[in-house]
Amino acid sequence: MHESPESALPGFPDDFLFGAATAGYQIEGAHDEDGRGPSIWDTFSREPGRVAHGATGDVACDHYHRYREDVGLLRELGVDSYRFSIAWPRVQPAGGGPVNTPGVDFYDRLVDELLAAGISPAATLYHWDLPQALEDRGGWRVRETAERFAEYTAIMADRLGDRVDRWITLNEPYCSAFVGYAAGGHAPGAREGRGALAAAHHLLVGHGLAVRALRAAGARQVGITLNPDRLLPATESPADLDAVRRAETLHNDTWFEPLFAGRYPQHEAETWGELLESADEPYRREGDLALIAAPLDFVGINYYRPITVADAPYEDPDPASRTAVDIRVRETWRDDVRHTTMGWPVVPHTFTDLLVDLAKRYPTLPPVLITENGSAEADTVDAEGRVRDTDRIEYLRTHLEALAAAMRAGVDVRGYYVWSLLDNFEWARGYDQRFGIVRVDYATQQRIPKDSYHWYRQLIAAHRAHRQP
Ligand code: IFM
Repeated sequence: MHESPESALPGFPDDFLFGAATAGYQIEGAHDEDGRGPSIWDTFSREPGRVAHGATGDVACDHYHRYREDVGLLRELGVDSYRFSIAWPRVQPAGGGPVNTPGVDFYDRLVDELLAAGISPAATLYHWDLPQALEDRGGWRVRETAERFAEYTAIMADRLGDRVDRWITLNEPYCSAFVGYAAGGHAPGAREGRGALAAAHHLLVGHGLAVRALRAAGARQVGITLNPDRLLPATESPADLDAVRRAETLHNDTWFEPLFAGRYPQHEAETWGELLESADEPYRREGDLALIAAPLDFVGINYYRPITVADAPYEDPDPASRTAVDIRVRETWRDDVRHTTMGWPVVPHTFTDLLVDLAKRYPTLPPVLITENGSAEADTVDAEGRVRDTDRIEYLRTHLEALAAAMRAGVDVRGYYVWSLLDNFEWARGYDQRFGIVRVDYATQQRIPKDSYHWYRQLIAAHRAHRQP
């Protein structure tokens, strides 16, 4: 009945992990239950005009109450591992101080449910839902938030460290810093230059302190998830090539250089210009780089699409579209490829190119886990109640092939998590964008496994059959 993945099964090693991923605010709902405090996304989504159709994560997929059913879907799917995120405001409603036991208990139950289903838990500690109380004190602009983050990490490591196999400190700090504090498209919706650069640094310091706390607690495997972009020049003109270099600083080097080369980005002065030089109160301290660059057991990579960039001089006719860190770069549209409903171009070989390039540039890069990859599509339920999401299957198949190609080229990749198990709250795009391999009917909370779910299930089963002689 469903398309067989047999012919598409690329050669992954026997111990390769297949998984699925979600994040707390995007699926949990129960925004004010059991003592959970408000996060910056509760605040932001209530501000008019911030999120499509004024959507919020108040209910989302109601996973907080339906987690057993959702773990059941994971068990049926046959995944080795599940990546979820812990909502800091459930654990410490004000971002510091006493632990809210019912909030921690939820993750305790979730982890036990996963283990009972034979699924290895991978927990992300920060997937963008900062306690609002900490934002009120400066958020990631200030070092105190990094220190609080380490305390919260220690609480969770103490409580779940005996059962969680993989810890991810931060998810996509690029988005937290630059979409949250410079472009204003994510919570807290700030448009600041220096604030965003300070946030980027403090996120990395927070990561370093959290790694220290996890190691002290004897955590099993520790990593971070980044979303490096494959940046392509619109033309080969020197101006566009320079634009790529500036975009590399913003998207990639700001993160990879301190983490995996122990230095600040080579081109940061030309990229940030006055913003960097005008730093009146330095946020970088001696010892920070060593802290940030502490060895990791894996690096999580989220990858979706390439970005084609062109130079955008200051006299660009649309200054309103600029962010507060204006690096004079604009993204250009491609007519030669399909785009998902996010407007993202589908170019699978760029996934291979990105991974090969990263491995070459960073010889000390730890083993890679693909912690997210997937596509948002215009899914519909047909008369038979079936979601025939052939575009998503094609996206997943071609990206898994691209991943296998990177591995054949020598990149050490240990696992792959599809984004996402469920349709969910896609941040500023609200519920319009559907990334799930399971459809969620938000009116009834009914879960409908899509064709891609069945396809992935068969792929995993075929992999298992292949590895058991
Ligand atoms: O939904 C997000 C996720 O929270 C972080 N990575 C990208 C996904 C798709 O936009």
